Amino acid sequence: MPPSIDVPGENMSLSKAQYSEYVDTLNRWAQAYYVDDAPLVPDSEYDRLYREVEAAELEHSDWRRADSPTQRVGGAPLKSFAAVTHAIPLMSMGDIFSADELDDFARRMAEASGNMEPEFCAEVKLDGLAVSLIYENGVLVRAATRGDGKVGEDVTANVRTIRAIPLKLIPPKGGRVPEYLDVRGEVFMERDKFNEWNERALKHGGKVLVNPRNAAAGSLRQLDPKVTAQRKLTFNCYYLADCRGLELPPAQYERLQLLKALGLPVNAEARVVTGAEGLREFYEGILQKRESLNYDIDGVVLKLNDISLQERLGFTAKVPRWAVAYKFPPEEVVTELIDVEFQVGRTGQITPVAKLKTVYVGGANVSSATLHNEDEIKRLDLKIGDQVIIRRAGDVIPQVAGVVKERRQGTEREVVFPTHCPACGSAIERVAGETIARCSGGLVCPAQLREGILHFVSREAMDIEGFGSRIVEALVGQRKISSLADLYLLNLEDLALLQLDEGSADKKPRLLGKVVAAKLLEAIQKSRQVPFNRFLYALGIREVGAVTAQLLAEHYRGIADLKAATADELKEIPEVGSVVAQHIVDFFAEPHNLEIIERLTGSGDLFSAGISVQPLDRPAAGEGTLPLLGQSFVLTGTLESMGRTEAGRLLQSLGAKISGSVSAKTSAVVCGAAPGSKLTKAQQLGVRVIYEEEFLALLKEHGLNPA
Ligand code: D41
Repeated sequence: MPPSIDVPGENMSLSKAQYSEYVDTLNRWAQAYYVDDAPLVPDSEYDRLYREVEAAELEHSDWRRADSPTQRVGGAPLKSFAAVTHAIPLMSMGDIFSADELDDFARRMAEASGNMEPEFCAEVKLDGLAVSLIYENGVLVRAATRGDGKVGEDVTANVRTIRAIPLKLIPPKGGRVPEYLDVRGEVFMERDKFNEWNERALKHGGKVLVNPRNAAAGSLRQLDPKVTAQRKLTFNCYYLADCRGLELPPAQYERLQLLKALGLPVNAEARVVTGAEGLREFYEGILQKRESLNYDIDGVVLKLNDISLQERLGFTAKVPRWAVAYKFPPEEVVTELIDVEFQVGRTGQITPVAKLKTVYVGGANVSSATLHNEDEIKRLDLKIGDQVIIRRAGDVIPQVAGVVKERRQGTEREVVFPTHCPACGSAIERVAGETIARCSGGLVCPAQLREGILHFVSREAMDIEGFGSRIVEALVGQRKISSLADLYLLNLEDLALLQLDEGSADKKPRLLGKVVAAKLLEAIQKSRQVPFNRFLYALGIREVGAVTAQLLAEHYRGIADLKAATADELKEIPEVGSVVAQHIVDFFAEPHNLEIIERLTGSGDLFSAGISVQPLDRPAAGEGTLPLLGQSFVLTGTLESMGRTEAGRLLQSLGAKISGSVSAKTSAVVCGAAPGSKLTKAQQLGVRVIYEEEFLALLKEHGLNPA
């Protein structure tokens, strides 16, 4: 139960004692929120009490307490920041980048401590701005940026606006606040706050922030604290540099807990680990967790836990000997754009692909990146030979994030978007209003045929095992296949003699061979019995994915039925919109497609494949129809158990529709860590919010058990 507090009505004034009690309550709530990560009341309740306190102070300015939350923003904008000399410098740290360097560090620490398995305090490396906070007798008196480590800037007025930073410390149990405290930590902006800010800036105008780190740095260096206050920064501390009048525990981790007890927020990921093994596990664990955190980190910080050992090891000229920053592989790097190639998809869509000088980014070697479409090339103002910024975060496909224009030499070449298909030479068409360009070659285009076959044989379609892209490429290239139906006319000899490479003057081409050929034939044979939904999906009708195919197969008994349906009839099926309906009608209006279906399903003559399409007697999900049919879901934040795409796919397989934005019609919002403004919107509209545990339970209830 949230502690309840009576708030007088609009026109009732507070007594001085009540005023003071309210200030204490607000500070307690803020501490629960920021330090304990356990909010006691909704934001609206905090705001209500805050307004009462504000009103009381307006009426009785002499009551105003220095630690009142209203006193965080005060005073006029500064002319400039005063310089502050740090009594104890803010050291930087040595960086390491590899498992070998980690072992070196662990070995050095083991030797220095005379203990093979010393304890470490392992922390995340927050990507923000380092500051020093000085508390005198528990009151925040000064905050300064790191600067060059010796001299920084006085940002006290701005730091006071950060609600995670207490203006007054709490006495620890049975003790008093220290007479003097110099604590070091990182000011940063959480991802959800960053996203909310930018969404608002895009909608209502305002400064769009580049990334959370720049946002934090820029916000802290505003001369007007009112601007800083709007940016919703937060803070975690990671080092106790100096303390007087308080007994200190002898280890880094325990000191962090002491700081927490004093009301200062400490990052929740800090752990005590032992030995090289413990350090490695911590690093791997945080790397895994990285995307799901609500803030940016660029590595982990590893500190010998024992303070007396730290003191014995001391510092080099620049850095402590007892700590290192183990940095993650960069997610953004610069490399050269060697060329742009144009790939042709199954429906003829032309996708430009950047060919790059190979670089290591986000933990993998990358030599190509998607450019999506022609507009993207224009937007980036991309030229061949450019130095480009490649971004690869998590397991997302690499993207070209930008061009380093300052490095242009003048020798870069324009990217020319082809007018004719690189695979078949047919004209490339661009429908007005669509961003996607398409090859008009249709079935004569070998690239479309190749992609069409790869789709046809894929697991959710005909599920013909063994047909990888190399084999399909060879079948099309060597003209063994010129339509989907030809797949079923292949014989052992055709396949066994398939050339897998070109060969050369002194080397014979490599052939597929009889063993593999026989396996492929068996897989083809097995696919001759296929449920209607999979056959439908395999045909590759535009925008008919596996889920839509399933829905259609539940409504129509077979191809003949579906072929006879009008666009209006199709649209009556929930989840089938007018675009999809029209694609289906167009598909069946094309004589060539009918001919292929005829050949695939016929069995009368030598050229027929003899596929037997099985009508669905009962839908896959069991009871009548898909359980989430007609419901619309929105996903926000990062789920621990799976990616958002996977979550969406699972919901879709239950019949749900996935939407990008929340409206009153949304059935539910699935919410992971670091949710965006969609969560706020859902709460405003009273839309049901499902958190991860409940989401997994929902999937389970419907027979889905994600690994
Ligand atoms: O999270 C961080 N960015 C972080 C920075 C951290 N967790 N610990 C740190 N520890 C230190 C020492 C070991 C010198 C007390 C640091 C930093 N320094 C630091 N941040 C910026 C410069 C140095």
